[in-house]
Amino acid sequence: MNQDDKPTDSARRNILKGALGTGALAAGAASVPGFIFPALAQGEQLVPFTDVPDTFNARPARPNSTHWLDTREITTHFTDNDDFYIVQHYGQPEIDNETYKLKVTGMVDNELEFSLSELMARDNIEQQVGFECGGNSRGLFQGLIGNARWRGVSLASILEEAGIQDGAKEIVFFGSDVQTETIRETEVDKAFARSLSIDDAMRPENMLAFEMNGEPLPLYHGKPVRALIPGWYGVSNVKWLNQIHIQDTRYMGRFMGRDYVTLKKESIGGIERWVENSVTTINLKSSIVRVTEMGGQHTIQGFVLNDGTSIESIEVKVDDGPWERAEINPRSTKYSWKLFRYDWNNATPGEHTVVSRVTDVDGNVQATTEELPDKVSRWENYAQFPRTVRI
Ligand SMILES: Nc1nc2c(c(=O)[nH]1)N[C@H]1C(S)=C(S)[C@@H](COP(=O)(O)O)O[C@H]1N2
Ligand SMILES: [Mo]
Repeated sequence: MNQDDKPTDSARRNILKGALGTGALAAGAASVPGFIFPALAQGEQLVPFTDVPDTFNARPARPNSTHWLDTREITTHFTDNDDFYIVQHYGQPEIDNETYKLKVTGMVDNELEFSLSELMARDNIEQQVGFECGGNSRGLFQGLIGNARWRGVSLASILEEAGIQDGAKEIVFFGSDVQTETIRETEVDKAFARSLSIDDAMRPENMLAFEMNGEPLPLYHGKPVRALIPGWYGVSNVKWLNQIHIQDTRYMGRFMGRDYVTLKKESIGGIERWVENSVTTINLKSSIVRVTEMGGQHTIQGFVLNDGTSIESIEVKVDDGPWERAEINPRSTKYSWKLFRYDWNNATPGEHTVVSRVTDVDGNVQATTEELPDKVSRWENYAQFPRTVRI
């Protein structure tokens, strides 16, 4: 394993061991020596998908504004900071590192306040975390996605230092980005915010990150500090974090209760009901993102994301053929994305449908759209994603 890939920490090794020390892959997903996922080699070509609309070919604006990753260009395990997708709902607040303060308030024994240098001076942890926006979809060819190496401090250690009082229920994370929203005909200034239950917040892998791929957190990814909740959809990773508040009521707000809310049909104790849920952990998902050809040999590549449960297998199917096992990049860790490749031998000229499916060690298998419950909201798209290519 490359040194870069190991979650490292200084004093908190024991805490992290439980969460991160287990192998990212189950025994069945063999690690492949010499696994490569390179930029196009000499003589290698991208095989065009025939399912990509012209709008996707217009290059996304970047790096400083909302943009997605052109997933056909995923070649590296870590996404460059400038290529990593950006979603910002309320603009981009510029915060001065010198005057930055993070406040910890509410139902705690000690309210706390940290400057950036005080935060950075605490025990650091570093880990690989990949995530996608809860609104990522086939329409964007899954481009609201990225994988990076993050450094920061443990959230639990800060909450422990503050001392959460009995009766507290939720931890609310407020960003510095504020916008005037009209709610029931009243104009109110609202900060971007999300909350976690105490149990979810105390997971040892949660961190307050100030570094991304070895650089200070870029402005557009939340400078100087963001929350990072591994295994959860991107919306939980509150950028430009300036307050953590502990309270005994459920936090409500646009990004908990109105947006990033999935509406789907489910059996509730035997009764079929339409159910709404806030977007939380990343559903088990894989997608093919590129097909390449060199010297007549074709290769299919893609990614897996989930909540951190170990992966049993990733398989690829061509047309009506059998499911065949693909190889997972052995650099993958528990919360990184997992890139995979499959050698597509003897591909014949013409149009083909290719699709991937991932299975975790608990036996969950990525389903087809038809197998999933009826869903009318645009969040949480994790069905198998058939692609078409022409050889
Ligand atoms: N303060 C703040 N944090 C935020 C957001 C935001 O608009 N404001 N967007 C969220 C959403 S919806 C996503 S998907 C991720 C995107 O993180 P990125 O732009 O660094 O990729 O940030 C989350 N954190
Ligand atoms: Mo998002």
